[in-house]
Amino acid sequence: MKQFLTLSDLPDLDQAVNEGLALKKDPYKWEALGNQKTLGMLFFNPSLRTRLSTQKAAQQLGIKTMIMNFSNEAWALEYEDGTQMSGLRSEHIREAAAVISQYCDVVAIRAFASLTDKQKDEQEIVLNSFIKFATIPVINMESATGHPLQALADAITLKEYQQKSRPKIVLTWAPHPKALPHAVGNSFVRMAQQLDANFVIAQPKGYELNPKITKNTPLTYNQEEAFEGADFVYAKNWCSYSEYGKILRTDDQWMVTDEKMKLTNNAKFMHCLPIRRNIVATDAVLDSPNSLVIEQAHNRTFAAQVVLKKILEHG
Ligand code: SN0
Repeated sequence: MKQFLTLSDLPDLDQAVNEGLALKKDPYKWEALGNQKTLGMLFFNPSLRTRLSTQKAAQQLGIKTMIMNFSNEAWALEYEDGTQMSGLRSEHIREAAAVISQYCDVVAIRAFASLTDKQKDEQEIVLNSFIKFATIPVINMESATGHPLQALADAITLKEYQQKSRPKIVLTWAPHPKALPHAVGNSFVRMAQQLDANFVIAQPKGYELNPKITKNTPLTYNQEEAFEGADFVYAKNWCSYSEYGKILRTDDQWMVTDEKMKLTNNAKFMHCLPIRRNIVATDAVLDSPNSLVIEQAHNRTFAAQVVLKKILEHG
């Protein structure tokens, strides 16, 4: 694998999931693979799990890491070509990406959606500019439109906890006080579409994800109907896609509660974290033994390890 921008860069999802599970059993087996290799990790947005799990994954593969926070430490980058740089942006991506390529063997980047300009967000300007001007492989640590490391970790978690063939998996929109990106939802959809599962997306009117991504996955506007018989409930907020960046409702009707979880087939509860307690889901749901949120975070390490291993093996 020469880069990891979306899930489709994985040659085979099921194989990657199995490799993640094998690494979980024997995390240091490939410690010699990353000898004398350096991973640069660039953050344009906050992170807890992504930063620590990717760093842990690198350590387990013998890779050294260098981390830079672009929101306050680095020079502000210019991405436009041919501009006269008289404003606040001190360094052009052409130099920045080429320079980082001198110090690192792989670069991983987090750059969220602006949620103000759909077209620009969908162009993935930060990620694609690094791909264009860096001479080393690029890994997506959540871009404007996708979070494939999270989706791979979620696929590993689903496989670990699946108790029957063709489980029912529900991705449900949930409330949030802030306008959040579609990235996690998009990548979860792309992943779940590849599973042998009864996969349904529940969201209120106006919150449908990009139809180019949801394709023919069943959508419902009735959350309780979706929960009936569910084996997994994956909650996530995202802002409106059609009215791009907007929050269309502020009520708590779509919060995941114990009462709603009782409609399910004793479903496991999933969320990528961070989660706003008693907004997205109640304390009771999060503190229930059916909650997998900590195990999902644990599996982020092995998802990142699979990706780093495949990139290093490509050479
Ligand atoms: C991010 C998102 O894409 O939804 C990262 C999730 C992995 N989440 C947030 O920005 C939550 C911020 C908040 O204030 O709750």
